[in-house]
Amino acid sequence: MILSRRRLLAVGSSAVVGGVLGAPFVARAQSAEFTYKYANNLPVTHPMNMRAREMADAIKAETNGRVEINIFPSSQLGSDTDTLSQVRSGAVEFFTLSGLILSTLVPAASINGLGYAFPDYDTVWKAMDGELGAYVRAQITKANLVAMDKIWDNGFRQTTSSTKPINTPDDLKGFKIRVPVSPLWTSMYKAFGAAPTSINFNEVYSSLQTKVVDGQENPLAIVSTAKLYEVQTYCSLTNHMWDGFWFLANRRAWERLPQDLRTIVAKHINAAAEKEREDVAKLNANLQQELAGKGLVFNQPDPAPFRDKLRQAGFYAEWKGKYGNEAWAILEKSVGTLA
Ligand code: X2X
Repeated sequence: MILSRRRLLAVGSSAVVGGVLGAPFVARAQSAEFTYKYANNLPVTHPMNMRAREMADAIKAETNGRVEINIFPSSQLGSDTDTLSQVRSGAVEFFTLSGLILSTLVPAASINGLGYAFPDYDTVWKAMDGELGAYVRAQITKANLVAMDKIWDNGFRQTTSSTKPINTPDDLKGFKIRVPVSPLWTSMYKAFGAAPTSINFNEVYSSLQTKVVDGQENPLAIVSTAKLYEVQTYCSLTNHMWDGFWFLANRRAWERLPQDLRTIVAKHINAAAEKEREDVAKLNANLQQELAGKGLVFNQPDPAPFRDKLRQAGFYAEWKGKYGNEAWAILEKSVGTLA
């Protein structure tokens, strides 16, 4: 009698667990206190998205599920231009954007993209983790966005083409090249005498495929992960500029997080940036052979005549005037005399 009562109670209580207690447990696991969107323009296979996934998992674990970050790669929420508006309005909470494109809102943010400014990664990280990066982040703050401390790597940019290799500045004359939406990019290719067209990244593959443009320029990690080699024939290792992505947050969304959560989130975002930098540098150093195997024909032009051409065209003097003496002095402290 006693045993069967116990058995009944046991069955009864497990029914309660499954039916009543179980339901709120499931509901709580599904909805975090803060569910934020993070948008970017790169394929899921790019290290940015691989590290972002780890980062989102680490944030969820360390905040005990209170903060959930959903990643939207490949410009799923819109072009860079659209997504910049969304992170400003708060429709998107986080967005990684090239400083050069961000310069449509924060003019100083394109300064790292000046042609041939950086000789190597050591100089890049010293400047971007140091005074130059701090200067740019202060300007971003004034535009009412938050930039995390560590900029993510895009890389040194190379030039691809469906028509001819680029070996000297003369090869750029009249060359129909896609550039991202940014006054600095347009200005630089005009100084080379090329015919630049501003196109957001989500339309680059199709614009190359349909020959709206003959070429584009991007680091090898993007040429590879976005499969641009399928629609391009030549790859010229021009190394003409270094480009990185600021990890931006909508200010109100950022400040809605209690301080303890903000600290955890920032820690994991910045740690992911440092891992992504290592991944991208390795890829950019090792992809040439793999891409050559896929049919891209490589050449390695001498950078000196390209830099001379920009100097002669008054490109550096023009941009020194635009950025102002303070910013220019900070840049030259890291990279030496430019103009
Ligand atoms: O649009 C590009 O070319 C890219 C992906 O490199 C940037 O986001 C600047």
